[in-house]
Amino acid sequence: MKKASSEQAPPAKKQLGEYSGSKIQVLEGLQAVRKRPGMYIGTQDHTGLHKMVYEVVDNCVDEFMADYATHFTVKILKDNVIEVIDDGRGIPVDIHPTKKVPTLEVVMTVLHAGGKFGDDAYEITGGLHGVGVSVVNALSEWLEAEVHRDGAIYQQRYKQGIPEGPMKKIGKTKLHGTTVRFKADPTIFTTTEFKYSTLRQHFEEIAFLNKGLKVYLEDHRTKEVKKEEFLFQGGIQELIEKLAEKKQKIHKKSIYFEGRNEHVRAEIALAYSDSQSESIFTFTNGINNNLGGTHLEGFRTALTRTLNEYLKKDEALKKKIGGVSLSGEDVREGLIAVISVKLPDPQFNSQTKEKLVNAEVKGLMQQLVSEHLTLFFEENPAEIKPILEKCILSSRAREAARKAREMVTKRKGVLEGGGLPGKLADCSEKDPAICELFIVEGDSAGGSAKQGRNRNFQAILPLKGKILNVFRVRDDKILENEEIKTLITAIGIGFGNESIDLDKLRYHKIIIMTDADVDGAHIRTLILTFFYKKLRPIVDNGYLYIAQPPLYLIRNGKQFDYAYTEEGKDKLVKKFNSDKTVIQRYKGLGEMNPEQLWETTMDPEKRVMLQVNPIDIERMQAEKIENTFKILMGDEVEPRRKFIEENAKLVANLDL
Ligand code: 0RA
Repeated sequence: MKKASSEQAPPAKKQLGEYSGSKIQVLEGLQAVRKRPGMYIGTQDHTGLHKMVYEVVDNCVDEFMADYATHFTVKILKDNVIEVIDDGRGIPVDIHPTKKVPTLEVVMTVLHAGGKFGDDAYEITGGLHGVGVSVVNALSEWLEAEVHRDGAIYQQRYKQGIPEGPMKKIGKTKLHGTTVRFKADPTIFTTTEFKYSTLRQHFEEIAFLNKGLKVYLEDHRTKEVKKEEFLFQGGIQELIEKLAEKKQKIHKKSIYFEGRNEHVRAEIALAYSDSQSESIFTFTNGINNNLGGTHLEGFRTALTRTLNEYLKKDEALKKKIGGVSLSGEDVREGLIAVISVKLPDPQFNSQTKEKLVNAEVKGLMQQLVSEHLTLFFEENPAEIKPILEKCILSSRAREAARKAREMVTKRKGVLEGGGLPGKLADCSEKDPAICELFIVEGDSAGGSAKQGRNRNFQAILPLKGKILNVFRVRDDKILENEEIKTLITAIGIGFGNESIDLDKLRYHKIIIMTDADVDGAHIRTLILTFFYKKLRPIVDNGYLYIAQPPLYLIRNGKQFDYAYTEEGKDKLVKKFNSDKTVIQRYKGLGEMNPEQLWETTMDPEKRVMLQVNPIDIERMQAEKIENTFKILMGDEVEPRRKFIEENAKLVANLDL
């Protein structure tokens, strides 16, 4: 029976009313999807639900990219029914050569049949998405497909992915295109309520990334129908203008170019603002790659190189910068850029598609950016001057920071061993391999830690409140900060990634110990950012840890135990099984006495610690960047910014 599913499946017997199609593979594929919907689409929050729409829309975008469709419309109808209409070719309706039923039915019911059936999979216009409308179908209470093609209108309806009957011809038409209407299955999704703002943002992004594509969005759930249209003839160049609106551009024209080879299409838009920060957004086939990848690398290399070539030609500017050349960091300040590549076989570092890894993209990007940027500056000489001047300023500021660093590092005893900071309660042991440094939030917790520790090998450094956020701050400013100076002195290896001497490291375990609340999470994020940016070798070599203090003390008479998670708490409560059980929530380390702190968090025999992994921090920062994109794009600016500030998301990442 199983094998029959592939080739010439005999029509199954009438299990589903009158209709008999190729039900065997249909049911097998469907069951896989319905059994583990999370494998295909998340179902526990809004993201998965909205992905149902994006999945259908991806096909419309493919039709646009292949030059068949000009627009698509998404309607949110009453009861959260979604309707997606496009004017593409229409899903083929002829009998499928191997499955022996209309191709429409195959596309809608067979897993992974979304691939367009030609053998031109490597032609870029052959469709980049299409993982499968069949997944959407399987996860819908019902779905209706209507195809306008070859002069006729065809229709088929499905329930939970299973055809209700054969495809029918229901009329004539001169048009072409596909309409898909569906109701997400409430037995699968925890919510089936679509958020207008989420869809809106996604479609606006799609419109920016596909210049000339018209996208209509309508919400029919309210009395007054809400309608919006997105069309950007300038594509990502318009996106750059929008991103630059909130900042001050330092030159007139934003820069845009595109190019392609056999496999890859690339579009790049950039501008410089007077800000110190950099905003670069990279996309592969319309997917935002938070961690960049080969497209970004190629772009950066070429940008630095091209600007340096221009600098070389200008005697006056060359003098200004003192003969040195611009570094990658110098050309990043104030840069706003959007990079969008489209290729048929994108490879990512992970399932979450954060980083593009196709090596061939780097070369293309480098070549494309060098060539077009040079050309652009030749044709627009007025644009390059302010950009170069800005980069030179950055370079000089960085040089000043380097000098400050040198000064501070040279002064014996300030950042090196000589005199240790007064706040540090050092350990007596000197062998770094067994020494531990606890960085503790606040003096009161610091006090408990000092009393509770094993002073042989455990040192305590209490920090006052929130340390400086070093994310976009120059070294000279960083070195004015007392808390940070104390930290650097205690650790002993110097400061700034280039001038670090890891042999001088005084502790092989550096443990961040903060309260289990929002403030604690924020402080931890700030400390992590500092290590990641300025003492990176400590992170890369696995010397950095995060302490895990308990969240609860559960007590019943003389019996007591600690819980480190919510589940742990529930388990203990069950175990004690008494109505006299008392649950104490620890909000801060200060609520524990020294013995408790030792026993739960510091004792190497019992404690649980998380070793910090550079990827976690990279992801944490990337998330901030992704959120910035949302902030810049979205309409709910304030709440988002607040959310990000208050919820150091890292906790979630590290706790995985
Ligand atoms: C399979 C093959 C082809 C197009 C499509 C599916 C298609 C799917 C959807 C879903 C929504 N709109 C869509 N438009 C097209 C290729 C068609 C051909 O080769 O003629």
